Amino acid sequence: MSGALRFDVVTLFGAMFDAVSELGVTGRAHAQGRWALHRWNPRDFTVDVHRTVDDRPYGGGPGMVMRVEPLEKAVRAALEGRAKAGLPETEVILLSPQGRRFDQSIAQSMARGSGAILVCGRYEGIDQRFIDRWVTQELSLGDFVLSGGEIAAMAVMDAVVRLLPGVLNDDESAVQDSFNEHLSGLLDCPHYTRPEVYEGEAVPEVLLSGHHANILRWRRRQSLAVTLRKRPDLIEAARARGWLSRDDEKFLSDLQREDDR
Ligand code: 9WO
Repeated sequence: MSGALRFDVVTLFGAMFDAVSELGVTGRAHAQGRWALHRWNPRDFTVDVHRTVDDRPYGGGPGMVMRVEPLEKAVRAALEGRAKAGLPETEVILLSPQGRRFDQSIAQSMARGSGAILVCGRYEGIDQRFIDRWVTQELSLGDFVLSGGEIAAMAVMDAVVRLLPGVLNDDESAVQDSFNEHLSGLLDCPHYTRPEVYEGEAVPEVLLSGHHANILRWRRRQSLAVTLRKRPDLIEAARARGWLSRDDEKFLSDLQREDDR
């Protein structure tokens, strides 16, 4: 099927990916055939009796390094599998703290493509020659160290799959356009559900009013206020893109003036 999304993941711990292929929104979409997952274990491409995928670092130091050969064979198998399925050439993405920071716009562009080969490292690192020869892109979730790339790869897959047409149902899809359209790159407004009063704390009255225009305006202003306080950089970015209305700017300058007093 053309236009289909397929992820090929190179990992020593394929079972971890049951979380995205079997559970929740991504699991449902996988069962519906909206995306496919293929797992390639470097250990299956070893030839020695011990099925060795790691070895000691040249130059000494603690820990082990992933060997080039099993990784390279796994990537070749993934590339071949994709070619046989009629998919175009793909990026080979390494999840690593040295990568470009992953964000919603990368997720959106990946959702328009045919997927990728995601390489998950383990141990203290990967032989640089594998990275130089095969990796076309490095992606990072942020400045922290994990014990392996798998959880980062799952985060990328989750962010991409939920953007596919028809993956979110009507109730859920409001959440989807909120990131760009309604919210213009701002943080989300607070949410409430029953009970109306919890241990003396009431739900904001406007949300019970049934006045749709007032509710929308309240949510917009909550978003603006929370974003100005927690992530002023996002206000600046939205302003630069022309996403803030005159009403928004008026509200923000009133907030600023309140703060200055
Ligand atoms: C680990 C590391 C530690 C300090 C400075 C640089 C570093 N790079 C790596 C690294 O690439 N490690 C490999 C993949 C092998 C060990 C586990 N790996 C990993 C990936 N740890 N953390 C990530 C990761 C991936 C995406 N976003 C954040 C962290």
